[in-house]
Amino acid sequence: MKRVVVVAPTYNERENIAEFIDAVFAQEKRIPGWELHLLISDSHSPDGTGEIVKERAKINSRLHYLDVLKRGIGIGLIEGVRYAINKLGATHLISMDADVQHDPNDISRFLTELEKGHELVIGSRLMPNGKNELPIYRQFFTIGASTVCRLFMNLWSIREFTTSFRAFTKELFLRIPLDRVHWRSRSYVVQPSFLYRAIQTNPKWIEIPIVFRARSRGRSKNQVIRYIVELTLYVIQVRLESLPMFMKFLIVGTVSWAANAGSLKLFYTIILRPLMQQPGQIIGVVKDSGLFWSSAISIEISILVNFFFNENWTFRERDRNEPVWQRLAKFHLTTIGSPIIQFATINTLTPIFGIHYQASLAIGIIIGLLWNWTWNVNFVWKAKKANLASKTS
Ligand SMILES: Nc1nc2c(ncn2[C@@H]2O[C@H](COP(=O)(O)OP(=O)(O)OP(=O)(O)O)[C@@H](O)[C@H]2O)c(=O)[nH]1
Ligand SMILES: [Mg+2]
Repeated sequence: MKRVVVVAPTYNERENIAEFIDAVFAQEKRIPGWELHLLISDSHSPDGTGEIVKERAKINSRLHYLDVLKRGIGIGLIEGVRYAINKLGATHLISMDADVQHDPNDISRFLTELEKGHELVIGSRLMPNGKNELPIYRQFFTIGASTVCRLFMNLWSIREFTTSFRAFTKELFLRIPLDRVHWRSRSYVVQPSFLYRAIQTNPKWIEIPIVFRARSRGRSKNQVIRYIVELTLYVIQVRLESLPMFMKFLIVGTVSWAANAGSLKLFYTIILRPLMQQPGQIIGVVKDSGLFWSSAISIEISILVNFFFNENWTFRERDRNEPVWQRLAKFHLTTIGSPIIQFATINTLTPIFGIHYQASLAIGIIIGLLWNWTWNVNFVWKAKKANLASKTS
């Protein structure tokens, strides 16, 4: 028997919860072959939602209560699904709102799609037969948010990104990299971000129409402004993420160059030059000791900036088996070639040929860049073993 757990996040749903529980369990007779459980994943509602659920759970062994303690619909959803899988033995999951805006009568339609072999079933108000009964300004918001997602996530085949009513398999959930889903946020950005990450794992998915009723009781917790800001930041992050690796590497290189050039200016013209007036003090060949120290310090700063962004962005998908300090050590070891190239160019082109020190730096950086790329992809952030295997097989 397949066990489906309906996970419903709640915050202050005292007025809706009893009706919702009854409506969910009324589905049992309509879904032969499925063992239906309901998990209320509550953010410690002060209005007594939890007490109502716990009371009913005493006489219904398929009703469960989880207090996730912290606020946030994403926390309710993700902690709830984890609990359903680990503690309740869920093989399949349905997420939905507990304020009866999502119709429990639709549950059987979601399960039918799972039975057909879909790993992800997406409820949609924005397709034929789907309906959004919210006030018109909220409808605009739903359409706007989903359009932005389609555009930025490059997923035109999906129409609705912003509602929780979905069904999925345990296997799909376990494949999703949750550290890349913004589920700890207080806003509802979890809905589009969860969907995006789920789709990235290449599931067999389908979108089905749902009717979203207006809330009849209780209060909305949707904070529209916060949602807009977080969604905007998320889709920008998604766009930046999908740039080709070499493009990211070049952007990071440019940022490091700016850090290098900026600190060179800072140390050379503002701090060091006034302090070090006598030339040739450090090493005989070096005519300008202020420039010598400034370029050395600013190069180290740019190495650290470079490492930080490459580690967390450009090569994020690469092998992470070694501890970070080992990659940092390897990075220093190999990029040393690049600053040596830069150092040599600055201290030859500028003092000997009279080229402006920033121009000398730029020339050094271009040569150093190609050197770095080669070592980065082959030594510091190697491809994952699985990728290598699939490439060769
Ligand atoms: N666990 C948990 N659930 C939450 C939280 N905020 C909202 N929810 C639940 O998430 C679901 C959707 O929240 P709603 O406030 O209904 O959001 P909405 O449906 O977009 O807005 P309305 O149409 O005005 O109801 C409901 O079941 C809420 O109880 C939270 O902080 N924690
Ligand atoms: Mg609601």
